[in-house]
Amino acid sequence: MNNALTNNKSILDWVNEKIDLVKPDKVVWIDGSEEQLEALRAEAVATGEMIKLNEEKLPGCYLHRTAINDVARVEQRTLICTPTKEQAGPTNNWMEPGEAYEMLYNIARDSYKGRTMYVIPYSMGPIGSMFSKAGIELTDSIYVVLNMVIMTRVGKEVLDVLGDSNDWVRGLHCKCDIEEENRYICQFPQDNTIISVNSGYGGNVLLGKKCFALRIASYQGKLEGWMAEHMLILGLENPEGEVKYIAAAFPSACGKTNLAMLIPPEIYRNKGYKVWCVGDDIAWMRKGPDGRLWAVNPENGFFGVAPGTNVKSNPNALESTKKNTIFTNVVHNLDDNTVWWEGLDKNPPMNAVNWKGEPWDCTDGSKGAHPNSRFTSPAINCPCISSEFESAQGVPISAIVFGGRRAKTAPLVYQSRDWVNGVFVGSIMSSETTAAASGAVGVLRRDPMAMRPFCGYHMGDYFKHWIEMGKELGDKAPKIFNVNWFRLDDEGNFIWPGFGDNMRVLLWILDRCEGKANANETAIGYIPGIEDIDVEGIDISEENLKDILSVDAEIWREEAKGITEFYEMFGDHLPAELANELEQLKARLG
Ligand code: GTP
Ligand code: SPV
Ligand code: MN
Repeated sequence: MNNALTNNKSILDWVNEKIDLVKPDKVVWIDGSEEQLEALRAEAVATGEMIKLNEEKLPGCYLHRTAINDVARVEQRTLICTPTKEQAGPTNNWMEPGEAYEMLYNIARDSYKGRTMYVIPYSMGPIGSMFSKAGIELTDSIYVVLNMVIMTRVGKEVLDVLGDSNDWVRGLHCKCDIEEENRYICQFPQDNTIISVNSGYGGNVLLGKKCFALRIASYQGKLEGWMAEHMLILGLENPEGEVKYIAAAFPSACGKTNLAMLIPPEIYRNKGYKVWCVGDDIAWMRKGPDGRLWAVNPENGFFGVAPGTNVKSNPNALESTKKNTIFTNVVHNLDDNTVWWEGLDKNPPMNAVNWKGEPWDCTDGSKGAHPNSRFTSPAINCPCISSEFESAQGVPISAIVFGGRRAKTAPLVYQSRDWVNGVFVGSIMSSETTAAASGAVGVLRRDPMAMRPFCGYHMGDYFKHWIEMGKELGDKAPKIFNVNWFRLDDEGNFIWPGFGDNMRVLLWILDRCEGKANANETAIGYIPGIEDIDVEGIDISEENLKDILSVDAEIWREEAKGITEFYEMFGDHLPAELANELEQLKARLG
């Protein structure tokens, strides 16, 4: 192959094999140079794939609209292709690898005819760091190339560091004709391989993200003794300048980006508290030389939910989108060639195009931006990006926080009794579904550790891996908590103000890690008393606060029945420790 950027035989053989399959007119290796990227941007603008936005107001920014049938991850069409169905487990869709390859190759065959193949060498994590892993994504979409350049570290340097190693993840993406009924997102964990066909959207096609950094990496982590998690990582700095790090797993569109970049309430800012963002979606964590759990963010950018992002809810995210950002499926404001989404401000544009590409009348009651519209922004744009963002060893984690979107049942915050009880708390997470995946929104479902759509192997074995990591870490293990920002009152309003005020809960969490804060023991764990959460300056009644800091035994007895049913699906893969935790919970509830 001429113009290849490497002599690595395993890469050249694989790329050649895929060229024979999909038959591109042209092959372009992405070297990561600004010159090459600028030419691709110009080409995408010329073909209409992207719209160049107002260079003065949004320098380096572009708008892209996906196909109307292709706006979110497709969990029903996401397959874990392990040799046996049992290895994929009961929470994954499965196909036998031989059958899956045949099906996918039949769909992909000749699909690049008349198109260009882009070969993207990328690194998850800083290039060359011990924690980092390399991948090659083949794609026929410039939009994918430009997003991968923001979300990962792309370029020739990745190949130079890889040398002739065979340790890299293979990714083939084919847009084909964006047919819903032929859309498949397939992971082959035993082969380090990902194949994605008939989509052009986010998590389905930016293969470094959910497909590699979670589905493939979770399996690698199981084999190699580390963890790949759907978690944000933040550092909370106190007035003395000490920074403590928290990793938090919330399901898709349940507040990771918002928490990761939170701005402390004024009274805390005045005292000198600060929050630093290390990552907003994925954490790779392993035991460090000091015996603690250390986390890195393998990504290089944010693929954030646009709707609801505004100067009040998340000023840092908004600021991150002001330059070199790709917007997907938001409103195009034709008056000044900028973008808009629901919840940005109270002034929707009058002369505008909606996410479907149609003229949009903001008074007709329809949404202008898709609820799962997104921005792709470089992490370095974020005003509160952590000084440790590029750190090769990552940051030491003091607390792990699980959380879901629950209108009732789960209190604002509680602490698990110990690591194994914390794994139990993570395993019973449930949350209302959101627009991040196709299908109904607002349906309550179990989503253990926010990993249900992202675990590359049997979820019962994944629980076992968590328990084993706890044994490894011993008394240096982070403390485990659960939060819920989404409790509703009888009128359907959020009781807890959320966003920046979530800092008040994080402070209790970190104080608990140091044995400094009070808590009351309940059937489910340790809950702060109303005097233990500082509510100075926020509008919440004592009665409401009491309500969200209490455990209703009747509701939790029902919950325990649901957990029993959920656990049954894991059969003998369910660790005995967790079955025991459930029994103890039932006993405590009476
Ligand atoms: P993914 O990128 O899909 O993994 O999502 P994420 O977990 O990063 O979600 P994100 O932070 O983008 O939050 C998505 C939605 O949750 C938005 O509609 C926010 O307005 C809402 N949200 C975030 N934090 C809070 C909070 O503290 N309270 C309330 N009520 N809503 C919140
Ligand atoms: C999520 O759905 O959890 C996301 C967006 O972070 S996507 O990359 O589409 O998976
Ligand atoms: Mn996510």
